[in-house]
Amino acid sequence: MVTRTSIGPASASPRRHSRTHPALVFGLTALLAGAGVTALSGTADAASTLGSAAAGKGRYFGTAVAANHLGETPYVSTLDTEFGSVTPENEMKWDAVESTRNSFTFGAADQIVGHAQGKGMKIRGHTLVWHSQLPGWVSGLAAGDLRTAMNNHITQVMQHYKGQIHSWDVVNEAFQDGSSGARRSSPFQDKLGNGFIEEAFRTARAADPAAKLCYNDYNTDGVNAKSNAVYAMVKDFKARGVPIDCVGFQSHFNSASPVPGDYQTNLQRFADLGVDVQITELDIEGSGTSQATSYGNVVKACLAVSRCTGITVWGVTDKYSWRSSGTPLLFDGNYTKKPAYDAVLTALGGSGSGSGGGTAACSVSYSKATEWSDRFNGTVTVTAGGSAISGWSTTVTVTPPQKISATWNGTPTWDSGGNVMTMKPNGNGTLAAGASTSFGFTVMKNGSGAAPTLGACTAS
Ligand code: 9MR
Repeated sequence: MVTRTSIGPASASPRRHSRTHPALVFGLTALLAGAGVTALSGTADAASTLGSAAAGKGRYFGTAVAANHLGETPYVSTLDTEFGSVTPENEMKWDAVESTRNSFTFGAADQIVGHAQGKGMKIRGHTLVWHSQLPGWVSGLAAGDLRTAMNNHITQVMQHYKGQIHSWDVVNEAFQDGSSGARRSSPFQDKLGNGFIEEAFRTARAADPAAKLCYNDYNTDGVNAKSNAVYAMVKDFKARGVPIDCVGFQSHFNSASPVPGDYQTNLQRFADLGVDVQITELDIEGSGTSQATSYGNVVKACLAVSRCTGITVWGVTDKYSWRSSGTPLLFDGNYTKKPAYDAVLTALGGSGSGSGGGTAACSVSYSKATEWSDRFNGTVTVTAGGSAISGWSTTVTVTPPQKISATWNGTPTWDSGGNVMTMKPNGNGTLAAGASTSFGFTVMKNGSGAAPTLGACTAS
């Protein structure tokens, strides 16, 4: 291990900064507040609910919500107490918002969005382009008209919710099951070809530049032919600059399709491509200890991947699940917490189920700041979990021949290859519970614009 005090293995000599620019601090704070990252709902103690425990780990914990249950008191109180993010289960789908061409009806979706905003919850958008729940008029269009309709649909829906959705499932389930790795037949695929996915993402970026744009699918949770095909697409998109920010792993599990042994490995390999990963529709059929163990394993896998930014379960209560007879959720039909709930809360470091809670924890997130032709600046935000911490450490890995040529607001050390930087605080690393700080660095591209990857945050 080569140790350097303030500067990395520089091959060039850009300017160095000794402290974070105040505007950067303000900007980050405003951004985090605006995105609702730290917003918690409910009145329970910190880290005694799913949402607050996940927030302590720098993640959101959400649920699918159906507008027609928002009048049911225990449904709403469970939602409001436990969850920090919502996904409309059906209300933002094409058939719900544009059943007639260019005539948009947002009533039910707006109801969910309004409720969530009133409670400080984040909102996932689901979904813009999908072969299912697609009105007949769309499938009847010829190619040119279909392209226009697809882009209009994306634009109108995203602009209606502009600035209010943290992540959108832009394209859903576009790949076939099985070993072919092929795209699924759909009106979009059949008439527009493979390029429809890329076009949808480009249109989405233009419509709401602040939203994270996700590709979302099922049976892609482990390493298999289908996830390999999605991986190849994401890699190609990143290489060609097609705007994609995240991949959603639906994670619908049962005894025939259990949590794969390589779940974490699979999440990590996608994260290593430079996208966030999100668990978007989690449910696990079963009961008792075995269901609880599986749920705990999913949460642990997400927490082990620093770019796994959040988990959404596909419903509040078993009684309204799309596969209710499999009792796949965290609350039973009477809104009683199941063993699976306890396992999730414990895995999140929560304090409601005998875990003790309050363990030192932190999380990290990366964003690119200014970019020049030869280099770019990166910012890493370090956020303490539900307890105060006295220090933190994380790694930043760049892709050779990239080099980190300057750092600020932290003390770096380097691996022998010079491309893995371990960053610790300058002096006092104390952070109050939930508080953030940031450090920065300059990456000399040397031909590669690849984003750096972060290791886990270690708190002390
Ligand atoms: O949970 C949704 C259910 O109420 C709908 O009837 C169904 C229609 O296809 O869609 C369900 O949600 C799906 C999601 O939108 C995409 N991934 C699979 C989910 C479960 O089928």
